[in-house]
Amino acid sequence: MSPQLARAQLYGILDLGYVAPAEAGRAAAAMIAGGVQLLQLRAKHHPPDELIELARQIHRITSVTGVPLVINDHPQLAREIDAEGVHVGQGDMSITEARAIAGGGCFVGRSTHALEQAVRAAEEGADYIGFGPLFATPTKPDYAPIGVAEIGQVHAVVSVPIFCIGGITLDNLPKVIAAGARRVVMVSGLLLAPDIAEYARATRSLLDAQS
Ligand code: TZP
Ligand code: MG
Repeated sequence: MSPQLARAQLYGILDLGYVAPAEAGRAAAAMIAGGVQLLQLRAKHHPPDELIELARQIHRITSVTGVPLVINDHPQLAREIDAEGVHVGQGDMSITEARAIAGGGCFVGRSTHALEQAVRAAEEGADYIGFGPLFATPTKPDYAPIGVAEIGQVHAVVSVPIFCIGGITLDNLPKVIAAGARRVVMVSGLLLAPDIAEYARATRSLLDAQS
């Protein structure tokens, strides 16, 4: 497993629903400065051919600090820019197919929204999973929140890295950690913070304190 993935506790998503492309480089740099250890580029409303230049720009920023860049939804784009990872959801292609398109060196993450999906994703070869949404979130408004009750169980049965996700903020992070989470993804919590780097730093110190 990629050592950066193995030790990552804070996964930040650069979601173009929150950040304009012209601001994305600055936001990525701030996330990394604050301690984000994996960065995903997520752009639900841009076709991949419109993303290539931005993805290259973000990859130059992440590469300098050794933070893996994960491309959401588009394994071909991940291959073209030589990204370290690709992320696919339940409704997307199989993990095997994503890996074949992205190239062997790319790790593959899968979104999961229930315990059974988490187990299946690990069996299917996912290198990590997202597990959530824990709480209601405007970033993924059509998904019912699953709460924190299954966090302990998923950690008991899945051995690939598990990133809890969905509505996580500094306010509810202690509850998420207390339920057994060791790694989290943050999107709006970070991107809407008045100081992204400071918010990431505070998040990391809560995560680091329990590791
Ligand atoms: N998958 C499950 S919840 C979610 C995704 C992409 C959105 C997380 O965003 P936020 O803003 O941290 O709730
Ligand atoms: Mg997807």
